Amino acid sequence: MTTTTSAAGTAAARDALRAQTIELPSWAFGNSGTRFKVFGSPGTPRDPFEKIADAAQVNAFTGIAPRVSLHIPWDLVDDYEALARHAADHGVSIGMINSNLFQDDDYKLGSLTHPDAVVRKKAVDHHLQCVDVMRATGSKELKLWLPDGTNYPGQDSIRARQDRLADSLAEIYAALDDDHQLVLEYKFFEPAFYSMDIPDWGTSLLHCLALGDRAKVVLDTGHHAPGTNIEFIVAQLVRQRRLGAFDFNSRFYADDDLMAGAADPFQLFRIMHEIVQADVLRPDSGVNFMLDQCHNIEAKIPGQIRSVMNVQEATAKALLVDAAALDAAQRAGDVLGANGVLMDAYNTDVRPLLADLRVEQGLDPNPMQAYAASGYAAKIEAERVGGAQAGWGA
Ligand code: LRH
Ligand code: MN
Ligand code: MN
Repeated sequence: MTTTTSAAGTAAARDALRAQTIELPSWAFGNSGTRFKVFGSPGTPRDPFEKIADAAQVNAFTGIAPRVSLHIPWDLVDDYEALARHAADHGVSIGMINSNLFQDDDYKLGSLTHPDAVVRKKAVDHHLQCVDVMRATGSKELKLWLPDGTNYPGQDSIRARQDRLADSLAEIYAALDDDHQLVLEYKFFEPAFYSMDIPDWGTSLLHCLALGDRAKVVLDTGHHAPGTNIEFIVAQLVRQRRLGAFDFNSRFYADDDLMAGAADPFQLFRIMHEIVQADVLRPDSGVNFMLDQCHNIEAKIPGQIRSVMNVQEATAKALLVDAAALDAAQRAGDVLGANGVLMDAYNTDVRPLLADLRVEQGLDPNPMQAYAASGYAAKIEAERVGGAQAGWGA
């Protein structure tokens, strides 16, 4: 059975695609690497202002990436209001503020869960600094990923660590303004290898439920055991209205942080199908669609452009699923028919549709080519000679 989307369905898909936004991580524009080597690259930003200028290029060519997420202290500046003005001058705004609990010697045995109250207070206080950055930049979301955990059975009490975590999170949540939201990310392993203190969506959700309505879960697509059905988790969190954000990236093995949609475009489509079905694609739905990637060997700006386009293509395919035909097949118990409806949408070439939408918005239909032809890469390579390049830890 082959189904085709009606003209009305295509019009609705176009409207939804016009409204879609994707948030970019500032750290994608700095140098990154593996534990073996960080490769420098010409033109890499030397400070947060240059990272934002580069992120603005991604928005200029795709038209759907209007926010940049900061990581503190990687994006430390003296004047955050000036950084927000700089973003506005470049046609973008500051998105989520990420705290960083993974690069300080004091956190060897944990941060928010550390056995020593002095270290826990230091970790809580770091979030108060992040809330100040939110106030100065107009950001509404504090994003927290906890690297805490243990490496050996018996190293610490699993239960006591959860209690300390709950107390620390409650202090942070209490420091938020009324229009702020806390989003809590989980990860099943790394940097701890025996037990992570927030290893899964269930643990994150339990802490969010204890905190209050303005606490939601972040789903990083690289943070699950191989074979995990991520779209199932999406469906569960959306049902509870607790899906706060995505960190999109691809993985083949672990937390690879490769370009979204590069390793498994079908998984990205299945995730976006859950999003579209639940009607939470809309920018006012409270779900922030963000990238969390590193470009270790490929050029960073086109790497982000490619990822944005991959998410957009997966979204377009999900929007083209013939919902009526799918519903009818599901109700009739037509296993192959229902699967066929989904596959028809997945196998549709949506690139002409997206190119058409870009032209309609005054953009070049081919963002990759247009960026390459723009001369921006040569310009920053010439301008940014000397000085420390920004990267992990800088
Ligand atoms: C942890 C993580 C988290 C961090 C980012 C740099 O693996 O996904 O979101 O903030 O990487
Ligand atoms: Mn992440
Ligand atoms: Mn990660």
